[in-house]
Amino acid sequence: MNNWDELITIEQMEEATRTLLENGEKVGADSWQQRAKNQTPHCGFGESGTCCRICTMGPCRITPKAPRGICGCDVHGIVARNYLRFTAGGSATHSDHGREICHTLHETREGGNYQVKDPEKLKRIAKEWGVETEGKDIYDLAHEMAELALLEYGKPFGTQKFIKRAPEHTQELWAKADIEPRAIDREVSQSLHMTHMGCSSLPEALIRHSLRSGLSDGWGGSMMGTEFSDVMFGTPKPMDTEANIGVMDKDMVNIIVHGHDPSLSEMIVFYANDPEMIALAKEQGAKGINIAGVCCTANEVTMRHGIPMAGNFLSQENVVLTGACEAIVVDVQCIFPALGPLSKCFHTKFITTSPIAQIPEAEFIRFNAETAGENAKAIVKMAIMNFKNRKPELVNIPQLKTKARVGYSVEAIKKELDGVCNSHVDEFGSLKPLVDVVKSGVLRGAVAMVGCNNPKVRPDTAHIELMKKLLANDIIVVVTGCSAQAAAKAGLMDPDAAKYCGEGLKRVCKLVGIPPVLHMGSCVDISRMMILASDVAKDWGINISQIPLCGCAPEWMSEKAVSIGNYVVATGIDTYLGVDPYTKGSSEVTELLQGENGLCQQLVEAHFIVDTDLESLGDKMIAGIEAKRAALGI
Ligand code: MSK
Repeated sequence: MNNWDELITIEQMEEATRTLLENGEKVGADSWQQRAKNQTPHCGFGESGTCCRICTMGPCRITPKAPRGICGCDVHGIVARNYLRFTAGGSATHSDHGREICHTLHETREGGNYQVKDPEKLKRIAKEWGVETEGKDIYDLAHEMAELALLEYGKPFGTQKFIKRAPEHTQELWAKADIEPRAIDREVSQSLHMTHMGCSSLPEALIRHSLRSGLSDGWGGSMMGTEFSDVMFGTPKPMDTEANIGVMDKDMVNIIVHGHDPSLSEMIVFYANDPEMIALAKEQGAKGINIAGVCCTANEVTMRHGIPMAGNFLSQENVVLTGACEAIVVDVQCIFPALGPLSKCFHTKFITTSPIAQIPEAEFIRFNAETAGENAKAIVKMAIMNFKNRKPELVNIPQLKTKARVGYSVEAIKKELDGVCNSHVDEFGSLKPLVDVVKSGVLRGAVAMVGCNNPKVRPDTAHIELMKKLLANDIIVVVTGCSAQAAAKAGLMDPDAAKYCGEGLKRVCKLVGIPPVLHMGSCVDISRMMILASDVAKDWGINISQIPLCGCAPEWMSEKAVSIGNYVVATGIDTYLGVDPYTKGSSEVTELLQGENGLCQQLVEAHFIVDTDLESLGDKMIAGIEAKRAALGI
């Protein structure tokens, strides 16, 4: 039996949260725990997807007595329309993040706020897109590529450029199913058009477009977000950091960065290291400046700078409840409006920076690429000057902290493997050693674990318990988003955690010098996982759907996660969900998405599996991986 006891347990984390909530009670703070109770039980129509409020004849709610809406739409059409709208919300959000990154790339200048840190990667993508690089100034090339990238959002003809990265078989499936993603904005707009009153109510058509809209995110907007972030901020490489709430430091000015877009956090990190700012912090009585992250902004800065991760989605209030947070600086997505009133209970400055995420009771400092340096400096200064306003009697930083090794971009994974096996396929190495250990059975397969926390699931339990189960069964886990932080908080990203794994995985980790859970980045970086799966399929000579691999989002909550689910399934990877996507009200839609011979399976050779029972979800994933192995005869 593996002894996981040396890891930080859920109970320890819950005890830390309990003491933080006590801190909050002293100052009359609200909490998500209380609000979740207030909101329970949830509306059954909403949960099953059977409420339609697309026009004002309703809202129409489907019951046995009222089986159709006023327009005559049946429950299957209503559930499928809601599902497509859910997907479109996620696709738009991820892709708009990608668009902001493309605009930032357009602002890069020699010696400017934003620069090209990985020119080789830029040139590689340029070649892939058929752009001449020879003799071109790197910034001219960056601007040309930024313009081309921005056209991917609205070009009138053609499909997303990056889909050519997928194996030929996958591209053929997409073409045959007529789901090749065209311009990103077109797929999102068409989703809204199809679901408008009086348009599509045929579930098959709506689910098919969900796959297409998801693909425009995963192989379009998100992939551009990841790739051009790497170009500007550097392609991640393995580095050591720390995680959990104990990364906050009572003697330092603590600045928490939260959200998704690295354009802001990169600048905050830069100015927090400015000697002038550090001197100012010391003048104010602090020992220095400590930056820590929450949610995907944390993932972005930890992957490139080793900035510690204070927590994930449902820990965002905890950082303020420590009473030691001088500023929580946010950009876009996954930010609780609760941070406004909560920060007022303490001395914390809650600073919003994007016109896209404007929140009551925050201080708004509009951040943009041209003034990024001044904006970031002003924010860091504001946090420093707030240090003296701390109330020492309210400072409570639970001493929970783990070691974590992060920074596993696809390039880094190939290099690490190459360091042991020296089997070059491209300039970084190859995935062949990985394929070989899976073929031989030393590793049984891999799971891409992603997604959020959700109060419907005991926070982090599903992520951590499922990971432990998979690791014990010699299944390697790659992670992004809040799943990554759950793993890091528990200690599963410490290379020493290999000792808890099954014998095969333990050997691989020791040999390659990696932790058993590999941090691949933020939510948009699930695109890295798509590239990894594609490259494994190519190096192995099989289809993606044949690889002993699956996706899993056990605690997901956001529209973005639905979009992700659609593109992961559409890429040929079975995806296991621990929270129902509001589709259980329609047997037809459930079959289209989840059927072993349903629409998704027929079109893209993969489907969803939804199970809210943790044990059974884990068992099904392992059985799924073993079934893929058996089908390959390995
Ligand atoms: S931050 S989308 S709570 S993973 Fe990307 Fe976490 Fe989910 Fe937001």
